[in-house]
Amino acid sequence: MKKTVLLLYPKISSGPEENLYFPLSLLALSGPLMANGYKPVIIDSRVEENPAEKILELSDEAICLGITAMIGNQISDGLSVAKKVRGKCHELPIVWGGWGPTVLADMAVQNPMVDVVVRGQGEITFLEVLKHLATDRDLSGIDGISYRRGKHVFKKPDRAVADVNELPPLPYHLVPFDRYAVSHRLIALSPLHNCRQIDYITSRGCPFRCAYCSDFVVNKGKWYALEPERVISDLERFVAKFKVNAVHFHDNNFFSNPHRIEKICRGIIEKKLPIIWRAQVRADQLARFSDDYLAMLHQSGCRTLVVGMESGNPEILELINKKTRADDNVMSVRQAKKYGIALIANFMVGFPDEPQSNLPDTLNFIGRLFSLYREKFLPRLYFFFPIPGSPLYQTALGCGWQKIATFASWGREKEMMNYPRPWMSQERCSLIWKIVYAYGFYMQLKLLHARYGFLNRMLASVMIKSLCFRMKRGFFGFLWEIMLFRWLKVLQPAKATK
Ligand code: B12
Ligand code: SF4
Repeated sequence: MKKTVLLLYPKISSGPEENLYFPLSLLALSGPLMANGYKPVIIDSRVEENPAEKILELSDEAICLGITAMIGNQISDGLSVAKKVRGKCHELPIVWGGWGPTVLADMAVQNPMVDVVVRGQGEITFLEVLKHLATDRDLSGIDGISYRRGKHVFKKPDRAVADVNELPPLPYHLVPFDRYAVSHRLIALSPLHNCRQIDYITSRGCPFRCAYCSDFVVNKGKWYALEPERVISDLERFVAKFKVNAVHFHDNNFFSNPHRIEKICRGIIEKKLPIIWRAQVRADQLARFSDDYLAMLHQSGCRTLVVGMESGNPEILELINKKTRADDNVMSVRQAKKYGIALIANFMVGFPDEPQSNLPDTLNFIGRLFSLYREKFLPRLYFFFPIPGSPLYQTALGCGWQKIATFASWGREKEMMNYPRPWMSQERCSLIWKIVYAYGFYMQLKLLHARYGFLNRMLASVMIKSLCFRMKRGFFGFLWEIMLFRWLKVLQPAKATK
């Protein structure tokens, strides 16, 4: 019987990939596959020159091709590889999973390049799918999937989430470790310039329900985590086997249980693991950490925290159901500063029905926070885009948003960027994009500041002030800031972008 399972990680960006993260979703699937006698082969489009060719070479021995995708370019790239494969090898079933296909499952199964969608957590469901694809091809008894048979589409009930502690550790050795371990700019502004870094996830899901987020569709409001002992033993293994000295935790809600994190940190300290790390935290949590707790985080290697601040306006925080206060955001910055922890703060603008003043208010708020912690405060600005299954998707439809009707269209990033938002004018849209770009570039400047450090900092702070001033006055002509950003980008030494 065939045992090979081909797994494709499509390209995240249509341009050059900035950071090469480990393909965690495929590694997570691969552990249980190996434990059950299958042979997973990960083909990463970001690393492999011709992924379709590689897949075709191995297709005779394979049960299926599995493709992971987030909304955006991964859908596009995944579909294009799938087309090339299907053109030459019609028999190979194509199974999709991940955040994109999960929230777009009904649409995805209409696409001829999608035979099955595994919705939500994939490990156990995929094993069942493989068992049946390799034998009777009858998928009708499997929960958690959507699939197509001829012209008919079937949607099976959701599956209960499995305990992550029962799942085997991620088999990082399946990918060329050294290629992925070098994205050291992610531990932002850390004293270690040459981190050997691993991506890792210790919990899945989230108990909150921010109105713009699709987590609820995927994890049903649950949060489930690895026991601290398991995390510590994984970290020990990473240090001993892969010689890593930096860990990027990708949990949506790393600090949901602060006692669990305390045990993990104490373990790192006791075992003297020589690592620094980065994770996400909510503003309301960070704002309330005691000094002892913060000191312990720092001692265990915490050097960067990421906070979804989104806004400084209470009305907007209410609209997006963030369950944090503007004061929490301010306090978070002060807390991070106490221990010199870099703080990446995400903000979002362009919500349906947001008051016109939200954009200038947000920029002013960022300016205020920025002045509290100039050295290591890194604001990132995002332009809201409605994601199916999130409450604000319904609001957007109510405001006249035209549904994106096909799975393939959800992959066309450029079209999506310019997709009309009926709640604002085209001019405002393009202005927001420019400002988003400016902030993105500011972030790069900050991270790349080694050579032009002082100059960058000075210019960036002038530019942010200038942008705030524009917003206040409603004057958007001649955006010299963007030109200067572009010019500065030219100045950056290519080597420093890692
Ligand atoms: C790391 C990360 C990134 C990295 C890339 C990761 C990488 N490996 O290269 C970067 C920074 C590039 C990124 C970009 C973006 N991201 Co992101 N990202 C994440 C993050 C933090 C971790 C993903 C991860 O590895 N999880 C761990 C693995 C084990 O879980 P998993 O991916 O869910 O996989 C499981 C199942 O989904 C399923 N599964 C997955 N794939 C497959 C495939 C098959 C065949 C099967 C059977 C099953 C299956 O089984 C797996 C095991 O259970 C998640 C949040 C999170 N904590 O999950 C957000 C998240 C996935 N990202 C999100 C978003 C919005 C984005 C962006 C659109 C942000 C932006 N505005 O630019 C872009 C998309 C870029 C693009 N064009 O595709 C959203 C998802 C939205 C959506 N519905 O698609 C998330 C959930 C964050 C959030 N809370 O909103 N992201
Ligand atoms: S944005 Fe973060 S905190 Fe809010 S629901 Fe999504 S994962 Fe949870």
